[in-house]
Amino acid sequence: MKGKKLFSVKMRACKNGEHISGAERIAQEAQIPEITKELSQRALNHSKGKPDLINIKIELLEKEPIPLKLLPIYEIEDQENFSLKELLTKLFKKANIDESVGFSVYKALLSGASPSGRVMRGAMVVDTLTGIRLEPDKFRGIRASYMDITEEALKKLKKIAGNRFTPNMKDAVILSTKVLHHKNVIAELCVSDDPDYTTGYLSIKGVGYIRIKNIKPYGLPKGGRAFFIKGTVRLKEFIEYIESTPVLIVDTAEYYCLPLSEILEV
Ligand code: PML
Repeated sequence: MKGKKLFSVKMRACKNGEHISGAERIAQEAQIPEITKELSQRALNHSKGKPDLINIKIELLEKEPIPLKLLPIYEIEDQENFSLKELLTKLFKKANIDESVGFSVYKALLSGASPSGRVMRGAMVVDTLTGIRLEPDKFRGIRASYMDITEEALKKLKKIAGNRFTPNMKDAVILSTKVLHHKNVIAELCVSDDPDYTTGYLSIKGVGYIRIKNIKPYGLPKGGRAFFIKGTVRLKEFIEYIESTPVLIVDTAEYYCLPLSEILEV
């Protein structure tokens, strides 16, 4: 897509003022009609219900997207041998996140991380050493945006993931690749807020995107994301990168299905 004019196409669907779903793409002009159709169908067929407002925004990108390779994806082959607590304890340790910080973030995501107890539209930003939240607006959080994957890379991702591929996973691994590319982000924890989507993940810098099955009880309409930060972060620059800098995934890595012990050795 280099050299061609690119557009961001974003969809956001709400009901009674509550966020139901959102998705976005980076596209050439000729692809816009097809993409708006696809995104509106997605908005109308969401497990969280029928929206009363669908907002589709199309804008010309001012900057060329940063080309990135997708994070390697890991599935824990022997997850049934561990309780969720054991699993998260081991994974937080691997990520150099103190257990007490990791679990308090996990609990906040499960109960609605906004001070109102609602699901946040954006992510929590957590100082990994202190556990202090850094996002200026604790109700909204920081919302990762302006990212997509090329058709060739998506084809490759579908091939390596096989029947484990889901559209939620695709969007999530793209987002996580963008977020972990920032020098101050060491990890990202995600629990879907879709009531019927119980697979979440912890992405760890230098390892990859680790899928975690049954990270929440089925039917729970809560969840969200947390970005774990190390070092002195310039918040303005960080927010500008996460919310406004376009990123395009141009290649994928591998999809590994391994025992936990092997993932922890990566
Ligand atoms: C979401 O639905 O917003 C998050 C999706 C997480 C995907 C986890 C996976 O299947 O790998």
